[in-house]
Amino acid sequence: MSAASRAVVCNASRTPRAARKPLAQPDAQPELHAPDDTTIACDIFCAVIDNFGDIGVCWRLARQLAAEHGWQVRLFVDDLRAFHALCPVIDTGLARQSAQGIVVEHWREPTHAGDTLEVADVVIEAFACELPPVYVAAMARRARAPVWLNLDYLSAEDWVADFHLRPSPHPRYPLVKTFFFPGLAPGTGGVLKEHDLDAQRAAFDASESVRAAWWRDRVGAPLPTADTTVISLFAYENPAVDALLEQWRDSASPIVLLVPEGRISGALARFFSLPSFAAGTHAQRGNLAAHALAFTDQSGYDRLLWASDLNFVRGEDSFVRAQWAARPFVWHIYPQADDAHLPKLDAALAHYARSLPTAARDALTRFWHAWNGVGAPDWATLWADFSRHRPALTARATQWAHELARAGDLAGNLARFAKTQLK
Ligand code: TRH
Repeated sequence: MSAASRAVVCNASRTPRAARKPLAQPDAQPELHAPDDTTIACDIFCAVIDNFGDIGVCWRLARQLAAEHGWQVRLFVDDLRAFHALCPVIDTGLARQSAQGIVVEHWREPTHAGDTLEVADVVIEAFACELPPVYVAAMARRARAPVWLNLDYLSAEDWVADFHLRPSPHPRYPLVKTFFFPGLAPGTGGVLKEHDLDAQRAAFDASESVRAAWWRDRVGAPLPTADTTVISLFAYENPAVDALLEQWRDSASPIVLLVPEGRISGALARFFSLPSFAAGTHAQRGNLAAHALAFTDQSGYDRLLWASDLNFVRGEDSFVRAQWAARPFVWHIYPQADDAHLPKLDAALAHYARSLPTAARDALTRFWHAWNGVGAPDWATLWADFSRHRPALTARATQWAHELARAGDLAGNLARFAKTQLK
């Protein structure tokens, strides 16, 4: 290969975003840059279907690729309001802005590809969102085709390892899209985990003054006594919640419930006979004290998980964070048509619960099933069984966090794969 053509390849595959020339006209040729310039540019496209999981995962991935791998990341998001909820510095009125070193583009319509058309070295379409056709055409014109990844939804099912990193050639262009599957087992893409997450959690756990300050500032309450069970509740609407709240009200020891404002808040308001359960609301019935919390940024949500003894989580990203929090948790899986989510729930249980003693595994399985609407549950028995096995569940949560780490951090796995393709 001649020096000149090497330079073209280098430019096409690894150039700093700031230095890359916009491909303003469809046929414009990429400009040459110094061949030793190896910063990887990455575009992530995120269409928000609903809730916060799509942007939650993309934002976390974007920050990790930038902070831990030095990539220059641009994030296209079609719903800045959802983004603003978990990253309050996002200005919902701006077409383009920068946050924590990431360029954020408001993806205004499916055909929009930024005010200037630039193609990155690595292009990630999140959750099968469709890339703008003009962008795909520009990818095909690039001197060196970008690494094109479809980041799929997380599933713990066995087939995931077989399909992870399967290539799919484009029917018309000389482009290949690779399917990147998150998963809970080695051989999959793993799940996102920041390199300093464990250290941050350990520091939070170790410092009573830090935790007391968190309770004061976030909850408006003192650090709970040792005999209190602290529960965080992040869930979709759930008809089971009333029966569970009754168990907690009647509990022999104190229960403190922390509820981020959201889809379950209406049920809390009804239970406490309040007009609403908006952030800042405090309520007590029997041995249950409940506090409504404002939706916070993602690191604030991690601290909520760490401050709790038991976490109710939902969707995808909070499900992962609960596992890294190394506390027992209950998963409200994202419901799908025809109960397609139930095999996914059981696949996760098969990993998470596999080494629990039989009675504890059964108690956990019954509880997760009931919380996801399976069967006609007797909540008094379910909660009593779950509580009895909490020591085993707590030990397993710590052990599982180590096992999960064997799958590797998703951002690291993705960056490594992309680099092998860019060589
Ligand atoms: O919000 P979710 O239910 O998201 C989803 C969506 O339905 C999505 O379409 C689907 O793809 C996915 O589930 C499977 O749950 P999830 O995934 O846990 O996302 C919530 C995000 O919000 C997560 O990143 C944590 C964050 N969060 C905060 O940042 N602050 C908070 O106070 C809370 C409660 C959550």
